[in-house]
Amino acid sequence: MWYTYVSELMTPLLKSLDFFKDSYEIRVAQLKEERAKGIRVIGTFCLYIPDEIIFAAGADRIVLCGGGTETIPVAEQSLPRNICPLIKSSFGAVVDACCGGNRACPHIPLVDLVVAEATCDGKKKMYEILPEYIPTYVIDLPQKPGSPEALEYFLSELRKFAQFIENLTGHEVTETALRQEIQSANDTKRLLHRLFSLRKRDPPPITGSEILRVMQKQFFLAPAQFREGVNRLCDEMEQITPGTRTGPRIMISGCPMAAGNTKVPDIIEQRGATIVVEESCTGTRSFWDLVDENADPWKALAERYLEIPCACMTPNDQRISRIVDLAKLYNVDGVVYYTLQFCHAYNIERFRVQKALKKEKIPMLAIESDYGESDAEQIGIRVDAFLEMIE
Ligand code: BJ8
Repeated sequence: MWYTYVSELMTPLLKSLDFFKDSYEIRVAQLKEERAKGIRVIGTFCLYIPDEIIFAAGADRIVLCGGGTETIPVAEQSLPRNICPLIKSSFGAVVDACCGGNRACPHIPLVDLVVAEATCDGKKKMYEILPEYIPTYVIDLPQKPGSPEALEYFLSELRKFAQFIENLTGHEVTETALRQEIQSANDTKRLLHRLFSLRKRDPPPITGSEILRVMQKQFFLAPAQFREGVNRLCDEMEQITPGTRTGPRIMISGCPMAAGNTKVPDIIEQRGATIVVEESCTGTRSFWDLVDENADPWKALAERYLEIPCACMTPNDQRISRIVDLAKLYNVDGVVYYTLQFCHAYNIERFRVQKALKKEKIPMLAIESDYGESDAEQIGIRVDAFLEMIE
């Protein structure tokens, strides 16, 4: 009964999704124009980099995380093969672009520099090589965000970063500008809460594969442009009359899925389930917590960013409880725990997640994969067995 194509049966044609396809070219033109005018464009690789500071300094930003296989061979000329594909794909894109290759992500020539972060070992060490190709600034992060010294330390890192970017752009990061950008980023977060709330419906008016593609755009489009698209999408979804349930409700939890990587959600939904929520940086982690608009903006920013439940942090209790809470809130039948190959942080944290879900009697399937297609068939078979089990 579950094995019907959910996207064909449950999702009416959401015309507003076209907005996101059309907006890509507009955004590329905008970034080129900005650069021609001398506006700095920053490339980032992680949720821990506060956009609010970048925008308040009069710069723009796009996220450069690689989700495709094309640039991995270039990366493997310098990096070990046995590291996560997101790191290899991202690094390969920069190297290829800077060495005149033609497999590169077209976004690299749009940025002036990279602002990186000290998260997992693979990324940290990759960032040490990156300056050979593109100017790179690294923000340090306390690894124990709950420790008493963590906030002060991160705050000092953010202030140092603000000084750096002020020197780059020639614009002071004033408190007024920072407050404005905090409000703008919160507006985006509130809107994404509205979008994700609509997925609590049974059946939800949109598939998880479609949502992922929208969420990936969050990291490329300008904030106002992205909000316009999400608003239209929510308006359209609210008009849809609920249909009949056709498959199990699934939550995906784990590593981010950068643009170009939609393999596992596509497989899950092609097998008849519907993904109703994602606990990941391309899902709830990017918008769940807001910055306090009534507090000191610097402190509020630092506090909110330290709350990001990334597996690179220790201990990461808030992620474990968040997963259980989301599973209940979205009434899921099962969780697919997704890790990118060689991502030790998320792979090891799986043990604690599985234990917590088991306690709540929520079934979990662990899938570890890379960006290639060679395991697609095998993943499909395991997903089939999981869906049959939770039926
Ligand atoms: S806040 S998840 S975006 S670090 S998948 S590169 S962790 S080996 S991407 Fe991430 Fe920031 Fe955390 Fe989110 Fe390393 Fe793991 Fe690869 Fe990862």
